[in-house]
Amino acid sequence: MKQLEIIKPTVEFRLIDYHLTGAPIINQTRKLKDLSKIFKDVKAFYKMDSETLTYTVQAWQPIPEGTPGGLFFGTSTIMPGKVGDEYFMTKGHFHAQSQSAEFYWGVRGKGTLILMDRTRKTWAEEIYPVSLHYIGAHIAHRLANTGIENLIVSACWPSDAGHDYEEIAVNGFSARLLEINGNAVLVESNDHQ
Ligand code: M6P
Ligand code: ZN
Repeated sequence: MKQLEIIKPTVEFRLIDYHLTGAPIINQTRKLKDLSKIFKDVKAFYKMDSETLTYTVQAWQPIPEGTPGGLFFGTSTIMPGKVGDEYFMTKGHFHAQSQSAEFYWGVRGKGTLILMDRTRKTWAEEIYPVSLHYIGAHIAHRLANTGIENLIVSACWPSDAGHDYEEIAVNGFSARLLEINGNAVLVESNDHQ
């Protein structure tokens, strides 16, 4: 019987600290200074240290970005915190190839996935360890940490999906996630327009 090789994978998702290890991994950091204009309370924003780390992203892109048919894997870690009464959150994006879907799943911590369609209807899903989220075609997505520890969320998306940040940078989402009387509340808001 001819024995064939069983090789070790080149990348691991370490279950002790939820870090991707191996090569090649892309590491991004987003500080408050990279997130100007996304929070409602501009006064509170400018009172805070602009070097405050807000979230990090690790991504494994085994093939070049834009390749049709492939998949990317990533993990976002959003720190606990607020700007005024609005929770720390990711920039959020539509996909450049807008029909591309994506999976998110909760790994650690507590948060909210904020979703908005092209008619600007916004809704949200609770995120917690083991929660699974299908983000369908033409849906913008943003993560907010509503807890007191890091929120860690993994993701899998098509290698040709791309990111369209422009629409959100200009018009925002039509709702904001605010802490009201100690609870996370999704509040309608079109203050970008
Ligand atoms: C997930 C994926 C990535 C995305 C990251 C951060 O890991 O959706 O594609 O880049 O979250 O979100 P954003 O790009 O909106 O800052
Ligand atoms: Zn995406």
